[in-house]
Amino acid sequence: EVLAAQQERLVRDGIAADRLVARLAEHAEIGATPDGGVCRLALSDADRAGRDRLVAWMHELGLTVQVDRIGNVFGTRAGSEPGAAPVMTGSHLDTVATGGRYDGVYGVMAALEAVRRLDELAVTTRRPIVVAAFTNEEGVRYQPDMMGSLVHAGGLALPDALDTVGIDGTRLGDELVRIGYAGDLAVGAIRPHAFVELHIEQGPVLEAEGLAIGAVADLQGISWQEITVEGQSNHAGTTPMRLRRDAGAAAAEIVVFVRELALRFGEPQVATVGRLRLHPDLINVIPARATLTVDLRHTDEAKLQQAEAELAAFLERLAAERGLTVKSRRLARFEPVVFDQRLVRTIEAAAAARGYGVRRMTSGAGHDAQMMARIGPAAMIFVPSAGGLSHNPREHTPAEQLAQGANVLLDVLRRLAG
Ligand code: HGY
Ligand code: MN
Ligand code: MN
Ligand code: MN
Repeated sequence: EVLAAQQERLVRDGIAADRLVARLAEHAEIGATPDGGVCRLALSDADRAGRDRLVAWMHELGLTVQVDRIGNVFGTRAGSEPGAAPVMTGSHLDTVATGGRYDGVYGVMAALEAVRRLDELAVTTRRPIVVAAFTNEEGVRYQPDMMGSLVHAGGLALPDALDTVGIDGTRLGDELVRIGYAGDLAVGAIRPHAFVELHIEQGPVLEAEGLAIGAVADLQGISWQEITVEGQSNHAGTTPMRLRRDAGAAAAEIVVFVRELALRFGEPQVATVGRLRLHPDLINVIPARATLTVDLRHTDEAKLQQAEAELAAFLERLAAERGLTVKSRRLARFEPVVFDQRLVRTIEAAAAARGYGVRRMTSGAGHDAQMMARIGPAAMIFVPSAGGLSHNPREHTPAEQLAQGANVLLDVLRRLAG
């Protein structure tokens, strides 16, 4: 009944919104952009500053800080049974270039607040609790995304990750050394008993249904590829249409095909051409080359493969009909993931115990939890995103909802760490 009383008190004396919001606001100053957003590309100076701030806060909380060889940062709160596998929570600090103030960092800051609360309430857990911040979750500068957690889970060999060349031509391993986060902890060294990630939903569902918490049961598959179309540059004025090998026009047809494929497949199929560059990109020169990226996602692996196959067939036809060379390079490919159903139920129960509206749901976005699910039980807690907006400087979640998510995380950590 001691645990029950502690539980009761913990439920009552949860995490206050003000301190969580203050920590998030302070961290959002790092890499702040004029439009109110944040830009902390993986392994950039802003990422370093964001990591340094986290490490300082971890030390303030008395956590034992370790950095592994891909730069993942771990802060451990000791448990009464040191040899017990830890309960791990966390997310990422890197952002897309036009990022918001919550994607990733919210899960890490809430984890710090949960640790602080456990200390203030003098709660000792049997298992250690580890707060993690994974390297390069966004995959914007270096593909694939979720890279730090993928290496941790054994899905990508460390040398290959270190040799990754970014969209800016830099080598990931060099940047890791430059920012001082090429740690010495072996990758994958910390094998968690369970992993729970708190994250903003980045979509419209919870807000539309007026619910405070999402218990994420599964996560859709992701396919990223870069397509290069090679044609021939020529004079825009003198070249008759029938003689053109116009890489730009072909790229436009690919963009339309990809969108129509998603509409034809119907929800939850999504498809995005996020990057599109023409060369030489001049007003009176027929483009010789087009380079574009395609992001395809679906909850069903067979459907995702079908989408990839239909796109590949379209590219072949286009190349033949237009006299072009079309190549595709895979940048990332993750199958759909089903999270640990017991953990999902624990999240639902913790939310319900606080009287929060909660529902099971699928994550449209990729997350570190999907990689951690490869090596042990993993699940996620979502809070609503205002207007469903994310990967946008106007990303927002009201303080009350941030605190609700943090309190569910606190309760779940308490239950798992025993
Ligand atoms: O693209 C994604 O869903 C991940 O956040 N990088
Ligand atoms: Mn994220
Ligand atoms: Mn993101
Ligand atoms: Mn993500």
